[in-house]
Amino acid sequence: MSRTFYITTPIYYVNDVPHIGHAYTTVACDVAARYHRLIGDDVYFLTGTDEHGMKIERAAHDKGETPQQLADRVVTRFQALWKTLGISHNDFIRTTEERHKRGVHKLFRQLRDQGDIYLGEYEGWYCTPCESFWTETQVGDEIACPDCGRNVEKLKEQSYFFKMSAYAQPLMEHIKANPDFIQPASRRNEIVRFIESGLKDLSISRTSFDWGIKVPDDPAHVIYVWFDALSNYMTALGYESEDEKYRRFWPANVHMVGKDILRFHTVYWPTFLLAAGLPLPKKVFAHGWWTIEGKKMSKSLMNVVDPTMLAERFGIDPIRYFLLREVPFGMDGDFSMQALVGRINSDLANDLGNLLNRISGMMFRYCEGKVPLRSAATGFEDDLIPAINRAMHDYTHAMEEYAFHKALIAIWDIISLLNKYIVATEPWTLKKNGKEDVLATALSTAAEGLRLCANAIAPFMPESSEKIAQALGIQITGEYEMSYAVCGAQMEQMPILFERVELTPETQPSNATENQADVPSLPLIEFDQFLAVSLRAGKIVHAEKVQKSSKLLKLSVDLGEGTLRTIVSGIAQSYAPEELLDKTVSVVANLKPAKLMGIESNGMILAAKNSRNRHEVLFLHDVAPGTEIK
Ligand code: ME8
Repeated sequence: MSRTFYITTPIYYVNDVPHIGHAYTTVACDVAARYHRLIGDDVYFLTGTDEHGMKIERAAHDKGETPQQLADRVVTRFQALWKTLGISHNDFIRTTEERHKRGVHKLFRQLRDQGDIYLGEYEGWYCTPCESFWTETQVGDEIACPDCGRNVEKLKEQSYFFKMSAYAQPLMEHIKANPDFIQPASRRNEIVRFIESGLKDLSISRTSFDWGIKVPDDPAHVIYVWFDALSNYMTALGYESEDEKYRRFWPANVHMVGKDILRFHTVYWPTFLLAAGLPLPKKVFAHGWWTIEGKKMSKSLMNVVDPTMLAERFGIDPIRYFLLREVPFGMDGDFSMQALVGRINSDLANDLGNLLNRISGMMFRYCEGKVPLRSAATGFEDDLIPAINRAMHDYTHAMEEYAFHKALIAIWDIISLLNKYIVATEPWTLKKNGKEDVLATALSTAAEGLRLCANAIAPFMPESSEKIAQALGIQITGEYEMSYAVCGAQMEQMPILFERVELTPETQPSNATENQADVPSLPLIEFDQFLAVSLRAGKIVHAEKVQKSSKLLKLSVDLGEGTLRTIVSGIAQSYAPEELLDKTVSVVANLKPAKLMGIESNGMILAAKNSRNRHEVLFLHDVAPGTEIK
């Protein structure tokens, strides 16, 4: 029987302009939802918008609209963004919908009827932008909101209170009995300390504004936005009438939230549920906070990163990949264009892109695009297959734990293993020597590894994995073990999935000059010293592996000197000899000769190591051999 899997994002303030922080939570949930669908779970993925409160009321007033008109107009920003980013939610709840209001009323009534909600008087400092009341100590001498630092207003009003104090003990017991309830663990400790410091009863209605769900039978009161908003997780399922969907999916497997709203989800929400005798969500996972080049994202700093702009410029899948690969899920992260471009070029265009091209190229060159049946061993499968299966095990484990970065690292380990396998098995030599049976194994093993990678990246990069699957002639499934199911597939030409990107002034962050101050100072050289180095373009006319060396290639290079130079280069783990043929590279031409593995080398090929420790040779295009580089 399939498991149910219910996952939620927070509901976003409808009037906010969506930025990458919002996209982060939603993409993370989408990845988890897609993964669980692939492994056969019955998934329900909910997102939506938070549409009530004083903030919306004021914004609408300023614009000469009703709050409902404002919400109806701006909700499309979130809906359009989720479409752009390929979000696969099953439902989108708006707190202004009737199904939601009915559910909130039901919960409120039950708690009031049983005496857990009572009428009292509230006096406190209120921060309108944060929709939060604060105590005297919290606002301090500056009388400012401890969260956003803005001025707060003193409000005194009649209010309904929820007896939160009565549920501190049961909540603590629940947290202790369910160590995974709050994740990551550091966040759990933070919440435990908060509960230990004492829970007061919570004011859950307001009379100072109008835009919200009215308290049942007392319409002078509007229900507090957090009581209203948190209930969405149940009201979307049909809690009010205890629909089949509600019975099937509640409690949620995970509420994914940013660390800023953890307390609402792990103290307020569970105490409402405990009071109502309802099951608690199984997990609340708090992810970290994104800054932009070290600064908090804010409209006033004009540094809010628009996910639609990023997706248009770099593609949807690369953005989804970057968000989940760059920062360990749960930790804070910093967004920069350099980091994004670096990931696209090295992980996607280079590592994954090279593997796709190599496999597709060889499959068409040697087997007319049909994946052969596995035949005689190459001698490398006994190491490779268990290593891939182990990495896939790490992948599934990481996916279950929401450790998305670890899942991606496991996939990239496989990509690297496959790239090395191709270099080691040398399919081109097998072909040349007529070893068709061994060649069949080399190609089918590489293609099967790629099939598993396509399955594993599907939740992160759905479009790209679909294109890989189509080119490989397979279907994406939730299979993560080497089975050679790929054998016999008829491939199509592999499209170019990831183009390299240049960091142009357009993509360069605006404060680049500021950053230059951070570059460590290097010892400076005179111009003459630079001229003493002769850099020249060299065309590689022959390349072969150096025997008994896993790192070295022996290259014959034309530097326009009439004779060829022998250059030994340590790039064998990054390039197969055939990949270098006829390529023009940058060469240090006046280096003193040196012997490497007994071979005299007369020069050096320029290359840099990328973030995955692979060499990237500096290739030149349309430059004649011997041309000076300066
Ligand atoms: O809090 N980095 O909505 P919201 C990472 N309506 N994540 C960020 C971020 C950043 N810089 N900025 C925002 C609300 N987020 C309430 C929720 S739920 C019942 C009600 C993420 O629109 C973060 O996850 O202000 C935050 O929790 C979420 O956006 C919603 O923000």
